[in-house]
Amino acid sequence: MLRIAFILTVALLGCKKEQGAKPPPATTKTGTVSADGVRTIQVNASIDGYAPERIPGKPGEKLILVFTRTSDSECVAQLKTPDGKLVELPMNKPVEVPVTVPTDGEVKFACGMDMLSGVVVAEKG
Ligand SMILES: [Cu+2]
Repeated sequence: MLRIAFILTVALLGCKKEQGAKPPPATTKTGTVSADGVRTIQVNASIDGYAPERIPGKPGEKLILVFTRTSDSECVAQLKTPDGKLVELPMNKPVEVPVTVPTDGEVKFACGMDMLSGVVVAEKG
């Protein structure tokens, strides 16, 4: 019984969160940079899409995108990475996806069905 109450509470909080204000757009400074220069960025995957959905980086920069699925939805249960791999995103379990920022333009990531998507964009200067 307690367990059910807990799940309901989490579900309600999840709803509230989704209705909240959108976070500010990501920049080339978003996330944390480790000693080896790899930048780690948290990405929330929900039925509302990916947040942030546009991730700027320096050309050739190495990133680790940490996807966490927060919607109990088939839609975002799989992630298509920029190199075309299909990755399972278990509910509320962070999954690391290494991505190199392209030298020019952008690379795309998407849900398994290609309905929701986001981009990693090369930004010079
Ligand atoms: Cu989908």
